[in-house]
Amino acid sequence: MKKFLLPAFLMASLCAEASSGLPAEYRDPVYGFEFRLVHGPKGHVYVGVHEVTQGQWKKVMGKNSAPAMFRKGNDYPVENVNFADVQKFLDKLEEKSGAEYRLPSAAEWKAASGAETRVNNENPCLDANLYDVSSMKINSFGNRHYACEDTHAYTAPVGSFRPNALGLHDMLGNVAEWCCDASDGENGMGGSEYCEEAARHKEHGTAGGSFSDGPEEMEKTIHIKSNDTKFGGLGFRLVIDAEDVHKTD
Ligand SMILES: [Ca+2]
Ligand SMILES: [Ca+2]
Repeated sequence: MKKFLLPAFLMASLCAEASSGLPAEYRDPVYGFEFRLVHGPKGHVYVGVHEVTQGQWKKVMGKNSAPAMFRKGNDYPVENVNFADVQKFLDKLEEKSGAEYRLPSAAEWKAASGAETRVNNENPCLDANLYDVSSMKINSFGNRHYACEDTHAYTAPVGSFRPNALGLHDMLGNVAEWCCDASDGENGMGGSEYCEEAARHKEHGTAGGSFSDGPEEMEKTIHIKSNDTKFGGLGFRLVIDAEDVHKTD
């Protein structure tokens, strides 16, 4: 009998679903943001399938409001946002949707990334928009580049690269992603209360690297930055506690 193999991300989602009894996928009823169920360090969370896009930012914050340095279109990630900008977006989103979206803790981000917190295959350009040959030809970021071609000198439309084992795109590269805390993700912390407390701090983690990061920067998954930091390679991804999703049903 012929056997059919399920894609790795579907297997991982089905496992998380089976162990929790929660649906493997969630879609925001107002804005259509897509999420996948992840077993986080402090309970199940739904993690955004994509980095938040310029189109999504505009839907929430209003026309012409996307603060992106690269204004390329609605499918590109929003970037050039500091920590306070993201908090304003989250406040407005909660006001409009009634749902308590937030940033992931570094530990939750690592859980969503699975084993793939580092670029480790022979051709990293298949999996992520990083500082590659095409980027190096146009820019000199002053760091070492990957000796492969991912065809994107700057940001790429979200989902241009294949997803990780949990079905999440661009966890590595494209834009680095703000975390709700300033830990290295090894503390096993997460959840709404922890993130609310951590939001008061003056520094926060950025995870996964960006199009301007080469092999040396990608050695480290989380980089701690001042809240004022903003540049064209820094965006974010949404998370919501699974119990909060069911509260809003
Ligand atoms: Ca690139
Ligand atoms: Ca990313």
